[in-house]
Amino acid sequence: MPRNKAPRLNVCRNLVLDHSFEEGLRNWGVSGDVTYYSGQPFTGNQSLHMNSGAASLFQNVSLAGVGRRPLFLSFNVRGSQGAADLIVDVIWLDRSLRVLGVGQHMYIGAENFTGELNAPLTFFEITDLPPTQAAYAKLVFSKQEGAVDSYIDIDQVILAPIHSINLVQNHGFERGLLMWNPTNFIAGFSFPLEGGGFARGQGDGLLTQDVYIANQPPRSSYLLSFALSIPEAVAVETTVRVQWLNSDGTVISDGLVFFIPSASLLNRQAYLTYVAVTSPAPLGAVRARIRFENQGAGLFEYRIDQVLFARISLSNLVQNSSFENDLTSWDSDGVSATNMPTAYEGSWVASIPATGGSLSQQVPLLRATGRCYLLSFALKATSEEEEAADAVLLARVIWVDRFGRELGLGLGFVARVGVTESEDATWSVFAAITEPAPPGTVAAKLQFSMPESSASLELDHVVFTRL
Ligand SMILES: [Ca+2]
Ligand SMILES: [Ca+2]
Repeated sequence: MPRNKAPRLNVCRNLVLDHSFEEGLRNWGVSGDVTYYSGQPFTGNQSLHMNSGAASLFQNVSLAGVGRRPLFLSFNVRGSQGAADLIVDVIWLDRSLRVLGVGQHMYIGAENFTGELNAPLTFFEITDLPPTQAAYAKLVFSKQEGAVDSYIDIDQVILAPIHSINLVQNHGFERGLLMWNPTNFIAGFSFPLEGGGFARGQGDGLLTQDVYIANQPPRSSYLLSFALSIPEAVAVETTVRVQWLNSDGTVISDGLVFFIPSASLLNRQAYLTYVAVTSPAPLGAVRARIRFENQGAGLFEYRIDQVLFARISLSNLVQNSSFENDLTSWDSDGVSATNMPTAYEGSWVASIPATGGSLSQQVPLLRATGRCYLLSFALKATSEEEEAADAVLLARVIWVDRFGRELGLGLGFVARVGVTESEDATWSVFAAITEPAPPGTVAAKLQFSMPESSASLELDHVVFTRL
């Protein structure tokens, strides 16, 4: 007689082994000019360091328990000037490691590596659906030979199941502006984040696409990601909006309003990436309109690339996630909310002074057992001291039971940010996936702490959701 079993949940964790290169490459295949150690890790104490010669790095990631779900892909890249092109592939393999097909193919041109030491790039992408017989996803990073002494560092690699493929059409502008509705935007090919094309704005502009969602379960939430760059020293305000449309094409309501203030992207050559989450779509929503509105003084160049919109399980669970309402909903020690035109999102950030401090929020979770969560946030470090050491933020997710007792650690990592003088400082974007929550979990405590250092830290836009 078969016994009644609890329903088996699909695997949800980060499928990449040693995703932060702390274990000495035991789980990675490498060839060419690779050093395992790096002096400037993004998370933890190590990153993978590709020297100037050609090199590749790969891992066959097991898809056991994943089923036919696409994968959310993220990684961080820090390249020196003169570093070479990077190609990132996800290849589906069967049980005998035979190639079944291509799940994702990213070309990251060398011009993205602007040499700004404080501007590491965090990439986000989504694969297609794995074929039925897929047993492994082969993740490959391959680098061409670069200039003498150039390098590319890779760290914090994520491959984790997500509910849908990317629903945006022509999401990387590889077919110019086809499928998009541009006002003052043209197709650009001179400095894309990924691939060969991007959307190039010339002064104040508007770029929209209506994404079909009527075939998705009603009341779903969606993850929105995009990359922006303003290569000139011009203050430009951006509002990114997701609007829900009914079958007549009438706007029902806003699902997301993401405001990037005027000086946020100033003094940064490289693209900056964003991850945000909509509220649940209202009943009757047939399409989601993604809208990029930008506004500045005079004529300026403006770049958009790599737009993702995919269904996920929940909206953002963090209250006052962008510190626009002071430190409401947060427990803090030594931390203050600061108004600044260089915020990552909105007008306010949480500031941790060089003397250190802590910030935490307990987030209630429903039916959490066996589920994994995505944590992401943006950090910036500034110091008036010359040659200040990296600033360090300890990020933790702790599971909590119904008595308010801590059950254990769901996620813990060290986020490192390069320190520069305040006018050169820019944002770094961190993302990580928790372990599955243990039985009895009713809440997660998000906890950030910074030990005393020579730099102060700014934290903004904390996302905690389920992919
Ligand atoms: Ca592109
Ligand atoms: Ca904010």
